[in-house]
Amino acid sequence: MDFEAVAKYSALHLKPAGLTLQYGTAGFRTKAGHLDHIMYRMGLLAVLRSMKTKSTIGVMVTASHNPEEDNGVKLVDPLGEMLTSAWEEYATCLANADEQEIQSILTEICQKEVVNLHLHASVFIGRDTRPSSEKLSQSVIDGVCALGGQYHDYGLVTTPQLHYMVCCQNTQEHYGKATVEGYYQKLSKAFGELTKQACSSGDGQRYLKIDCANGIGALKLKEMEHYFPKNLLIHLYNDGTKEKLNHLCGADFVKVHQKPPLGLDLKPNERCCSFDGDADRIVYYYNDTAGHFHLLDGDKIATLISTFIKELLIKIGQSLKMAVVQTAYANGSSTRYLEETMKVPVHCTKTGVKHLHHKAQEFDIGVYFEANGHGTVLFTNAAEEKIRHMAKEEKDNQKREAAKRLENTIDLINQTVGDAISDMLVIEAILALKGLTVQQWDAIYADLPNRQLKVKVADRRVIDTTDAERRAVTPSGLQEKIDELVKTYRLSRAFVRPSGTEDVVRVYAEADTQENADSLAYEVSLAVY
Ligand code: NG1
Ligand code: ZN
Repeated sequence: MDFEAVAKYSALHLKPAGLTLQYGTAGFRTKAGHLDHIMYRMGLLAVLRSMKTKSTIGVMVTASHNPEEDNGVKLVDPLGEMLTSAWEEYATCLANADEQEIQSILTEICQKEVVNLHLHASVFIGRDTRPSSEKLSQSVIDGVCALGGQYHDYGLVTTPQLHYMVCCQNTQEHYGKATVEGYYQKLSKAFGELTKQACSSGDGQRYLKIDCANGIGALKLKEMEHYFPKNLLIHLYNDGTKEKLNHLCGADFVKVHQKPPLGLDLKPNERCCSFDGDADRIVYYYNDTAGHFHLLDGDKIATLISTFIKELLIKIGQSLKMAVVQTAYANGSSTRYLEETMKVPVHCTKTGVKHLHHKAQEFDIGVYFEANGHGTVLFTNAAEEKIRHMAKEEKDNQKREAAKRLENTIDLINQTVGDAISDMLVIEAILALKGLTVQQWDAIYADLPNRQLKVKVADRRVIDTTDAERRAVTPSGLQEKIDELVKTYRLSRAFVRPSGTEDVVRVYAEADTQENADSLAYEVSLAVY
């Protein structure tokens, strides 16, 4: 193939001198002003990936919970999953290449991966509400066009909506219709079916306050609202009309600071939740009558959902194997509760949803959540078929009803990736069906007090970890110091790891009291210097 157009367009998307970036946990992320050439080159790469997989590939322009001035990009593989790791390396290589190297790198990728450049290529593009996103997504389009690919620009969509579109397109719409309306229809139908059964057991209207992080979630919930059944009333806060994206609000802020977002007035015992900037994470919370803040994070969500599914599995009497996948950030109490009380196997992987997602695929039903509220549930095709068959054909009424609930749960869940809208509907449906208040849900187990800190160091890569990031192997002596510190507290645990999305080292500690968790985290952060 002649790369003439590639060179012509490249000249319009020049790389700033001396800039190197890496395709990290969540693609590329940095200040928006440094990303134009990256977007263009990811457009090129998406075309090659599409030719290689003979499928539609997604490109999402977003920096999720990061500040409004940042931006980022990630590629979405054919079934809506994150880009496979070999191609992450190509992405990094292409991103850091000098102008005149681009063509030879493209040729090298094509040779290595045996890409036939005469094949048709199709790319779906989406973006969040950042002021820089529109222009950056145009640069992606330039990249796609330079290699003669076709594209569909979905414009403003949540990250999980783009993943959903890609999956629908590549499954010949078996997964759903590849439009935002298709997404709303699929989810609202499943939610209506599930909660219909709750209404008949006497539950009334549900009222939920949502902090939209001043992001895309607000726009999409407004579009979706009229699809909802009348039994769910949502009130949107931080809808982006007044304040800045993710500023003192959103799921990440609430989780890390363990306090309510600005702009949402929290009345005692009211059930509230926060989305993050691209609506793939969700956390719940409430203030009790004494004014204490209670956070229900990804671990509480995983517990609620896996308990619900396990109860239904027992009812249908099928031996489907379910497991929960967490990361080192999971609260120790959640792991203990799941393993010891619920008798659900728990697995720990490295941070980053692709690791959790892959692990979860090993089970008939894999529930995975990061503590920060990013997660979903995966069902194997065989498990799904078994459940759908029982929902239709099973003679035993009770078993059939349980199978129907599971079937509606499958349809309500976005299996491609964590999805704040879908997770919220799953949670609301479960609470309604089980007749649980947010306080009762919270009381299932008590979180161990914990603290997360960030430490700025000269080079965060000097820290290397093992055992799903729970132990540091380098620099030498660091782990021994952490072990010593941990021993001086009760019910304690601590670890450090370099962030994959920010230039910091993250410190996590938990202990018997908040004071102790705080001081353990602080002492560990001193050991990192
Ligand atoms: P890093 O920066 O690698 O800790 C953060 C989150 C991840 C994941 C990614 C992508 C924590 C502690 N880390 O990664 O869980 O969500 O961002 O958004 O929350
Ligand atoms: Zn996000």
